[in-house]
Amino acid sequence: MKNSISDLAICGGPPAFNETLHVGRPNIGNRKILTDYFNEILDNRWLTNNGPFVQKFENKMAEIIGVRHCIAMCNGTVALEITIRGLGLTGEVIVPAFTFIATAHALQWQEITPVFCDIDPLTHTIDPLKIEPMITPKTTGIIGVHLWGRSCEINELNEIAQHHNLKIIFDAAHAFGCSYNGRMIGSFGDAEIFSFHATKFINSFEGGMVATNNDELATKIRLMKNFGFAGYDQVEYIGTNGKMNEISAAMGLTSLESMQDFIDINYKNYKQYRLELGDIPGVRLVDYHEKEKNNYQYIVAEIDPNISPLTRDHIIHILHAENVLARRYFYPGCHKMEPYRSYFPHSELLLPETENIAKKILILPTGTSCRLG
Ligand code: T4K
Repeated sequence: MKNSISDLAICGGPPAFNETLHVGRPNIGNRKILTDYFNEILDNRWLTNNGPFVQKFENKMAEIIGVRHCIAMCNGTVALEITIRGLGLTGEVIVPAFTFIATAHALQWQEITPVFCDIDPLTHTIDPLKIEPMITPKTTGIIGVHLWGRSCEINELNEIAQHHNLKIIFDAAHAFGCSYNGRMIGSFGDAEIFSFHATKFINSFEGGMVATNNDELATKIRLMKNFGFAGYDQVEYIGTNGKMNEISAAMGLTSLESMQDFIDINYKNYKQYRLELGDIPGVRLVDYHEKEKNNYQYIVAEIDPNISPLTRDHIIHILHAENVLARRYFYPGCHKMEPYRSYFPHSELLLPETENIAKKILILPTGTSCRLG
């Protein structure tokens, strides 16, 4: 039985790691393949604007997910913004307060109000039971976030959306390679968005993607991410520059080729963390659902202040001193960050679980640069 927090710091053995361990260290696939791809891109002299690597990346993604359309973008935030605009959302959209700030900003950036909803304390995803009281005549949509790669209660959310005639988007930034009831994340709701930022399970340096089975929406989003151009000299919509470049697509493809290796390493790390941390009083490691496909990219621990002799923040301090750069994602919650803190100064009254969880969460390093056990 482990009973001291230093056990946390030396998980996997005493500093067998001479180097700093970071949360978010990128997974990097086969360098030879990657540099061959880079040379091919240079030889092609086709660097961006729907080049062959982007097309290949999109096709491969659509095949893995089992969805009709995958549209690659320069990052996940722009993918969210364009999807929100493409679906015509306005007024108010219900989102969890416990997420990366980009989920809320993608709405507010286009003057749509994010209405912060509380989360389920076990799954950390939006609580379907709390949504209906937040719906007003101005509500046009719901954004669920598959936080840490664990899916939202998709069926319940779809039912609410249908019942109230709302659009539904899933922010799947953490959830590439994961499933819900055996079906791959990426084909649910009106659309789902992924991030391929460096810190994500599959990365393209920077990158994002919209996945959807809606043909009309896909066409619109494709135009919108290219300034609205439908052909030379012909603009159909207001658009922006959301395109992915060829180098990013090559990195994305290389990452995909090593995807199973990444999962295997992450899974091994997750098992080791469970073994090492399982008995420490006041520490709960958030489980992955073993019946689903998971990417195991986030090792999420909850530190219970009523049991643990040290607070979450003390533990972070100790881990940092041991060169383990744990993070307290997504503290203190979107509602406590600007501009939302000023817009809704009392929102915490409606968000007790978010408040509670945001104070407890500790994210530990994993990935291919952190091999435990
Ligand atoms: N929705 C959700 C739920 C998201 O989590 C995100 C992004 C988005 C939407 C938006 O997707 P993108 O537009 O980003 O594609 C990082 C990432 O920048 C962000 O992509 C990610 N979520 C978020 C959870 O994490 P920070 O502010 O934590 O980044 P930073 O610079 O502190 O780096 C995080 C850790 O990764 C550090 O320990 C250092 C390490 N790192 C980072 C980079 C970039 C490396 O070791 N190497 C690297 O190259 O936001």
